[in-house]
Amino acid sequence: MKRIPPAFALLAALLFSGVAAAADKPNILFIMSDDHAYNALSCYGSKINKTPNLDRIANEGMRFDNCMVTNSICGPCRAVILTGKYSHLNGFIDNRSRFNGKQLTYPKLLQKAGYQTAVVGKWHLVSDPTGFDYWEVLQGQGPYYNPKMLSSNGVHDYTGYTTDIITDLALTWLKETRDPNKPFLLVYQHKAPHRNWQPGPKYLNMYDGETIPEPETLFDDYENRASPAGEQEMTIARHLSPDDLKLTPPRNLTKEQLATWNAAYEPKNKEFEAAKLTGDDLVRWKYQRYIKDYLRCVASVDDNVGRVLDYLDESGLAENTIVVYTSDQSFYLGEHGWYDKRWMYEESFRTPLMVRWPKKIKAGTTNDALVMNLDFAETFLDAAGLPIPAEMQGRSFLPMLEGKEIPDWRKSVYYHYYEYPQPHRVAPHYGVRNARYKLIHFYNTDEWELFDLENDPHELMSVYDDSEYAEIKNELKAELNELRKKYEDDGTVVQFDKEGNVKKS
Ligand SMILES: [Ca+2]
Repeated sequence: MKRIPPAFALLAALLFSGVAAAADKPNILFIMSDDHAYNALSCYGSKINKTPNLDRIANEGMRFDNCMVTNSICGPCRAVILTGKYSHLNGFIDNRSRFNGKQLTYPKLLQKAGYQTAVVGKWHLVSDPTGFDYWEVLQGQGPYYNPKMLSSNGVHDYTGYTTDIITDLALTWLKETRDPNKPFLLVYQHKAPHRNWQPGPKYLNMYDGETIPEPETLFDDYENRASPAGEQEMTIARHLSPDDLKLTPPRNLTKEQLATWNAAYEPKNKEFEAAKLTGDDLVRWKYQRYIKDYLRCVASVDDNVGRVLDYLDESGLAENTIVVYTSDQSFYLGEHGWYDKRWMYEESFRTPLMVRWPKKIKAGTTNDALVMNLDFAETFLDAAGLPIPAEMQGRSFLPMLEGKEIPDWRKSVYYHYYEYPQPHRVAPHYGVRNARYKLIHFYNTDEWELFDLENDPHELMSVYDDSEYAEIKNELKAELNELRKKYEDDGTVVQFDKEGNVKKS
């Protein structure tokens, strides 16, 4: 037998013990909020609020300016991120779906490769989490105050503000529970700032006495577009409830919490009643009430993400931890007169994405490539040095994080939204967007829209019937057909049997 030189033996021992490999592999902290619009992040140029802690991720990392979702609604976005597949292939097409947890997901693959995996906070996929060593999640949407959280060892009751509690759980896992010798994936997901926008005790009076600027399209008349934009039920003017508007107090508060709440809202509500507003003035008041509560919820997310970033700094974990901040999708903050999401229009189609990884990403950089939530799983696997399964439909953008161009990157994005009619009556549609144009097909009524985003960034005038755009329209239709083929979307949705296997038709 040949003698192995000691240096080689040591190297081999290190490699095979997993210690060297583990030290090399980056940690992944995936932070996702729910319905956080890019227009409510100061690193994206918000005119209405400041998010100093979230901005740190962009300032110390990379901000993506064209990150698109495949289907702009909560549960479906979560399923796309986990599986790297479009809704019709992961089976979670709308919020009535149930996630098939037997599917291949990126946390399962990281777990198999030696990562410790955890998820805390919002889950919203009906079935229990799979692929996580530790999980403690809200039941369904979960409340803003005093949540019950579901874990592998039962339901735990908490008293306090949910955004703070989720962060406490994340920090406890990071500090006390995980094995410091293994790389980790922590999926840390906020419920905020989802409807019904209940601020935490600290921020009940934030923005009092201020007027938040209105978006240019608050009084959109929905002219010059197909019929669906005018037929939805998600307007600030007509579709917010007294509960949304805080004209009634929340029902599940402790006595003490309720007293604090009433001290903040009763004077504001008395002032509103005395003013007897009507017409546009009433819409303006509703917008102010809505947006202030929304931004108050965002302020708590910002504070809490700051606590976690501070811990990464103090513990020395920051250098080789990929910190991702995103939202399941973006949101209307009064644009087109709306709250909510769903549409392929920019405000809900693009989502915020900031990534910090001091070891690899140059601080303060931006990227305008068309990346998607479909690419997250592939990118995380790639960063961990793992192969990307052929069944995943997105593509790793890891080279972009390292400052490299990917020459054959996609030039267009395919979108498909399903949920109809309730809630909000947004007509199902699919479409394609490239760097300049967007073509949308509302297929229930066979109506089309075409937008020139350069000339019409607010998407107020469809040029679908404008002869000057005939050639572009035809090119986009051909592109749309190609993408539907590429992503295997023929209008059918995958069905699973009881064992979670794909049913063959
Ligand atoms: Ca959402």
